[in-house]
Amino acid sequence: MTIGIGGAGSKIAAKLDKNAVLINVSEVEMNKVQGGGRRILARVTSEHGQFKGSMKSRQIGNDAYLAMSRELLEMIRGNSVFCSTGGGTGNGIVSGIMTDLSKMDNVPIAEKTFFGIVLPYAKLETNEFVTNTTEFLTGPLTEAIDSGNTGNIVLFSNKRKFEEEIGEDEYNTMLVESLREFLKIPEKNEKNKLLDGHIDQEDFSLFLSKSYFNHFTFFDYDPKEPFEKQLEANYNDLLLPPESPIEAMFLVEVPKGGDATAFYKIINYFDSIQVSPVYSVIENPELQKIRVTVALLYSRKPMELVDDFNKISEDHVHAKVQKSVEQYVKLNTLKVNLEDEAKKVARSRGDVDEDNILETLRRLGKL
Ligand SMILES: Nc1nc2c(ncn2[C@@H]2O[C@H](COP(=O)(O)OP(=O)(O)OP(=O)(O)O)[C@@H](O)[C@H]2O)c(=O)[nH]1
Ligand SMILES: [Mg+2]
Repeated sequence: MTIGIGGAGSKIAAKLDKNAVLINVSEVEMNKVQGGGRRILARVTSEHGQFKGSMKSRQIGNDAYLAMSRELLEMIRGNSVFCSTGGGTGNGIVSGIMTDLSKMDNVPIAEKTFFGIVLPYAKLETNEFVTNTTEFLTGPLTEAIDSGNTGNIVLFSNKRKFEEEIGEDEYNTMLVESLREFLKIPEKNEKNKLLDGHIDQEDFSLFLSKSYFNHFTFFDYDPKEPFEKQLEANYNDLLLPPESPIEAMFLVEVPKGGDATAFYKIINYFDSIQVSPVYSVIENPELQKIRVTVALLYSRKPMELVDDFNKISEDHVHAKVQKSVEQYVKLNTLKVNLEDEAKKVARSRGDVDEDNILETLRRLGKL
């Protein structure tokens, strides 16, 4: 099941799945969404919420969540949730979900939730959208990932929408088509002639159930050129750029009579970065060139996430994001035992005289 929360989340979920459940605090906004299935109007105590949405207030979104948390936590089990981080409804409700997920004991693989999250384009969108996003990324999202209780999280970006001036509906179609391409991997394995490896529905579900960011992309692959270069040149520009992967999956589609061993080069690339990917190679008679679909699972610390979100050099954007970080984010102080750390450093440098180093640090007032 697909669940869309708030304006962006509902529109995208309805495009992906005609039976999607759509949730909003604003009846007016909800009625504007085409397609989708069941609609749930979330209750808010403030009067104008029903007409105007949460008006970018995460608090109102969060209040709406509290009134329906039990039903929602049940509904999202083993399903997909879509929202944006800019407004108040999607952000507030999904913040509530993630905070509750973080507190749970281990969520079983089959019950993990996949999250598709749309980030604003900081350069051209309003301050509230940026602030809401920073709070979401550094707070509930980070906690939920740390708990290991979410499935994959895909971070969609509105950067291209604004830079290329693409209409909202068209852009949503692009996001959904791109995601569909990745989600088709198990079905393609089932329907086409298998040449090597194998990815069945269970392998795919297991991959989706891991608590990491997922960056997926696809491109025509030339086995004569280094894979790494081609991968980097073809990162999915509808998503936030990925970091070095911890796990990976790839599907190679080979034209009829094409070189089915080309995938070894891809395996070797992943081996060189200590990743053992899940993979499969199939024959696709409709293709002229070898095509690769790759998904990279990676992890980010809160501040790095904000930094990814802010990968635009303009000073005023930087100032905007920095300001919202300073205002709203309380960074935990690192609880490091300096004495233990000093000993570790001494040992790693091969300094036999640990005590001497500790003595010096004590004298300098560092311990
Ligand atoms: N790609 C895309 N982005 C959207 C769409 N609608 C809104 N956004 C973006 O999402 C953010 C605003 O969030 P919404 O989803 O409209 O807000 P909401 O969750 O309904 O919350 P409130 O309206 O504040 O109650 C901004 O960054 C918008 O650019 C959409 O249909 N597609
Ligand atoms: Mg809204």
